[in-house]
Amino acid sequence: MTPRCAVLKTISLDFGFSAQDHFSRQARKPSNKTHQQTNIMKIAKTLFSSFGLLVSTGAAFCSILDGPVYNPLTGHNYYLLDTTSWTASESQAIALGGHLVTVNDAAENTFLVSTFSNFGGVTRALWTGLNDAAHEGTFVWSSGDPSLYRNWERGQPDNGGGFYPNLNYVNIWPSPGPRSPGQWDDHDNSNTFPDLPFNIYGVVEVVPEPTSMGLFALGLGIVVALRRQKLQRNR
Ligand SMILES: [Ca+2]
Ligand SMILES: [Ca+2]
Repeated sequence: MTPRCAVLKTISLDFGFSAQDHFSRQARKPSNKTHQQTNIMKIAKTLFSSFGLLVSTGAAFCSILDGPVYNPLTGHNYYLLDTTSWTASESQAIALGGHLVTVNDAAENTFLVSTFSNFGGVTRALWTGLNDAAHEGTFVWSSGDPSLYRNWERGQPDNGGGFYPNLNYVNIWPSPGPRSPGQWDDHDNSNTFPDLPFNIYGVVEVVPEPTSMGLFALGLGIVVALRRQKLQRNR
């Protein structure tokens, strides 16, 4: 188990305080600041605050069993969440900077089943982002991806078939069975089954955002430049 959320929270707090200290020190010396430096610091402070806020949001909700797992076929990172409802899992996925997984093709489906459906020797059905909560019968991905790839089990989706209330959230059956390994079923918002001895676990897919890291690097560069200017003034 990787307590990544706790690690991220620590980084956020340390980073937030160090950035705050820096700007507080600068604020105590208004006579040394030019308008340009003030503007640069405002930009840097906004960048740091945004970064810290994002990380803190992720730290508040995450319960991760595995990840990030990098899939070279998609270039994306994946997390296995602890078992909970679809809506709670999707909230955690958003906090991590992604969504419940969008299964774009058979190769990604195989990756998910082989990587997570028996993680730790525990049989696990897997939440995907596919749902028809907004419009019955119209399945969409929570990520907004328009992918039309589907891998329904025979007879699914059946929306409960009249035996259960509306079933709006799609899970992947684990491999090995007892249901059709790797195929999909619609389920209600709960993480359990009335007749099967395993639970459903969310899988998060996160698309790396190089532009965010670029902004972060820019922020670091600004702080380094400010400190160099300060050292030169003090010589
Ligand atoms: Ca995908
Ligand atoms: Ca439905």
